[in-house]
Amino acid sequence: MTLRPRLRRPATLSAFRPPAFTGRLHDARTATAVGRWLGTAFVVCFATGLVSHYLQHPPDWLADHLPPRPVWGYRLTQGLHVATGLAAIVPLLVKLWTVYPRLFVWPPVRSWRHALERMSVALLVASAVFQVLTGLLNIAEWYPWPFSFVPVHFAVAWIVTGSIALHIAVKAPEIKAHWRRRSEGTLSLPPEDALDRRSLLLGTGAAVGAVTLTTVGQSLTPLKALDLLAPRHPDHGSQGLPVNRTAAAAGVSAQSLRTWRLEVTGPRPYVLTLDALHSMPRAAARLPIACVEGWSVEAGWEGVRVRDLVERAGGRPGRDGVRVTSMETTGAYRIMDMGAEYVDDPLSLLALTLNGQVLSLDHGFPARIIAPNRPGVLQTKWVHRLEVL
Ligand SMILES: Nc1nc2c(c(=O)[nH]1)N[C@H]1C(S)=C(S)[C@@H](COP(=O)(O)O)O[C@H]1N2
Ligand SMILES: [Mo]
Repeated sequence: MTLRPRLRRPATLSAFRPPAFTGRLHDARTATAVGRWLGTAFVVCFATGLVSHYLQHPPDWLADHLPPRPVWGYRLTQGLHVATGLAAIVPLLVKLWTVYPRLFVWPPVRSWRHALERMSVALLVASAVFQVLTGLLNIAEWYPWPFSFVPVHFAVAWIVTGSIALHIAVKAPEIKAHWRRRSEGTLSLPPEDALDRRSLLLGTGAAVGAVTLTTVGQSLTPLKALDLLAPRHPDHGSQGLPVNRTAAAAGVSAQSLRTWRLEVTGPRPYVLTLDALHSMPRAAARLPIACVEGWSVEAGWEGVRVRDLVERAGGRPGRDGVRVTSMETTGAYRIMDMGAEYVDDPLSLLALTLNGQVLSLDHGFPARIIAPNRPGVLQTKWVHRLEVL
C-alpha cells in the first residue's frame, strides 16, 4: 500500500477545464445586435410602465393635475407596455443563449472590478427574467407567489433599468466596436459567421413578429382577428366588451341592488333613486376601457356627467376631486379617487348605458364610472357613492 503525499491540490480543482463552446455566435457582435432591440423594448416598457403607475397611484401633489386627454392615451401606453413586454421574451432568451458561455469563464473572478461586473450582470439577468415572467403571469391572472404584484413589479422595474444603464456603461467600448456590421470589432470576425448571425437575427425577428401579431389584437382592434394567444379577446364578453371581474366574483347580485341609491356627499349632500338619476341631463361619449393587463376596446357610453353630480353637491369642478365607492364589499378596486381634472372633464361619466343598452350586471349596473385616459382598474363598476373631497 502506498501513501499518497498529503499536500496535494484537490483533484477536482486541478482537473477542471472550463467547457469548450464550439457554437460560433456566442460573440460580442451577436450580443450587441440582440441587445439593441432588447434594450429598446425594455426602455419603452419601463417608460409606459411609469405612465401606468403614476396614473394609478399618483402622489398627492399630482393627483388633481393628471391629464384626461388624449382620451386614447392610456390605451396606447398600456398597449405598448404589454406588447413590448411580450416582444422582449424571445430576444431575452436569445441574448441569454448568446452570452451563457461567459458564465463559465475561468478563473471565475480575476479582480475586484471583474467581480463587480459579474455581480451586476447577475442582477440584470435575474431582474429582467423576473420582470418579464411576472408580467406575463399577471396578464394571465395567475399569481403563484406570496407577494403582491404591483409594488414588486414597480420596484424591480427600477432595478432592471438601473442594471441596464450600468451594463451599457460597462460594455460601452464593446458595444461601440460591434454596433454596426462593418465596425471596428466586427471586421475581425470570420466572414462565414455573418450568414449564420443573420439567420439567427432573422429567426429572432420572426418569432417576435409572431408573438406580437398573435397578441396585439387585444388592444389594436383592426388586428383582433389575429388575436389567438392573448388571454382576452376584445369580442368575448357581453354588450361587446370583455368582463374582467364579474358581478358574481365581486359579490354583487340583483338582490343586493334592490335597495340601491346613489349617495353624493359634499357641502350639499343628496341621495338619488335610479329613476331620479335617469332623469338628470345625459351626455354621451365614445371611450375605451383600457385594462392594465393589456386589452382595450372602445365603446359607446351614455350617462350623467360626474361634473354635474359634483356641482349639485356643492363641489367645485376643476378644484375638487371625488372619491367613488362601489357596492362591491371586498376587492382592491372598491374605492377609487378621481382627481379634479378628470372630474371637470365633460367626457367623465357616471355611465348608465353601454353600446346603446342598459349596463349589464357584469359591466357595472346600475351605474359605473367611465372617464378618458384612465386605467381600466379605475373605471369603477356598481357605483353607489360619490364623496366630494
Ligand atoms: N367595483 C369594481 N370595478 C371595477 C373592477 C373591479 O374589480 N371592481 N375591475 C376594473 C377593471 S380591472 C377593469 S379592466 C374594468 C373592466 O370593465 P368591464 O368588466 O366592464 O369590461 O372594470 C374595472 N372596474
Ligand atoms: Mo383591468
